Amino acid sequence: MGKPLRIGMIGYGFMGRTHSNAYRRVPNFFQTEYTPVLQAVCARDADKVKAFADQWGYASVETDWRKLVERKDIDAIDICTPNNLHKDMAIAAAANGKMILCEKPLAMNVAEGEEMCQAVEKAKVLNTVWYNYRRVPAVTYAKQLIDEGRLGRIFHYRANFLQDWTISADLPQGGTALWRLDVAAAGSGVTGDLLAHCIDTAIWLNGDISTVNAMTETFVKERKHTLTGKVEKVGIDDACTFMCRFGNGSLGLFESTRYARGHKALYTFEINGENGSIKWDLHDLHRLQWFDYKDEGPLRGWRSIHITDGDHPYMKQWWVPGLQIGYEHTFVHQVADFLEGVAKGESIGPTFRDALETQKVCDAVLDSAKDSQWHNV
Ligand code: SOE
Repeated sequence: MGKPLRIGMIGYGFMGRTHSNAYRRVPNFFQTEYTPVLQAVCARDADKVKAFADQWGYASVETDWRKLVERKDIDAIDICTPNNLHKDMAIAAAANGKMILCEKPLAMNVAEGEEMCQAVEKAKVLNTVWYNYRRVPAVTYAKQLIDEGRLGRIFHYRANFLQDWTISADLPQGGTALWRLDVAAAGSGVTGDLLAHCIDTAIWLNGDISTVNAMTETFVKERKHTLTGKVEKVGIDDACTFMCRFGNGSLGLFESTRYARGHKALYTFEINGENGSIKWDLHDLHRLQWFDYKDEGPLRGWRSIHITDGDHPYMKQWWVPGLQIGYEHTFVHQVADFLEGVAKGESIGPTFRDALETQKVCDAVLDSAKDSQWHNV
């Protein structure tokens, strides 16, 4: 066991589980100087948070996040709450000298995100945002291929994130389970929740996005609010499509919706370059599709590479070649990288500043959807 890195986690929903699992798995598979210690978990409901702590092995619980961020026996604060709480928690954690791992999207909007960046930079605390899909080995490998220049000049970037879980008009908005449908808690709908993932990956792989033109739609305009019991206007975007220009001259096309019947979490991207193309699909996450223009003759075609060999990113830590890993491992990889960063005293990407770039694109997309004009990022 390495040196302890004592984690204080706020929130225990879906992301609380993915992160807790990652903290527990890392020392079994990665040799890092620091080892996560599940020191405390915090949520408002004392019984539920205690049950969560028992299930996952947290040593203590808090019901007030302000107390948690002030505790002297915590090194890093992990924020897994609805988006409207990120800013205050992150700023308070930074003021108390804590490292911060924050769920995506960074903030409700750019103004909040900027304040958060300033807070972590002023306090000089290590920080990262959980855009986990960067650490799917096939996606990390795509980054390597692009950085090696194998695609050459890039012409097109296309990404989709499709789901279908909000089609029923009877689904309420708000409350613990459905805060993603409540604009006051989420800030936006699919743009901040799903397209933010696609934008983070796109900026990482293909560089800055300079201008955007978007359209959004809210298909179900009113839903009962779980907290007030009243039927209220829905303020989130149910679907969003945008086109954009990247700084490198390539063109982008992005689509996200929660109304694509039959699709549960279909995140796909395709990149077309001068010398080759890459395709990836979250439903088949261990495969990278690769077309190489150098493959001339009748055997030319798309290769489907099974990203499970020891020389593929992260894979030598896991099983033997050919045996695949899945969704939860992306979080394990982010924790492992974060711990390496701690040993070096460096933040790993995406940092708050990196995530602010994604936030800027999200805000420009939402602004463009309002006035149907091109917006600079
Ligand atoms: C929404 O359904 C959601 O859980 C997002 O909030 C996650 O970020 C995404 O990875 C999967 O879908």
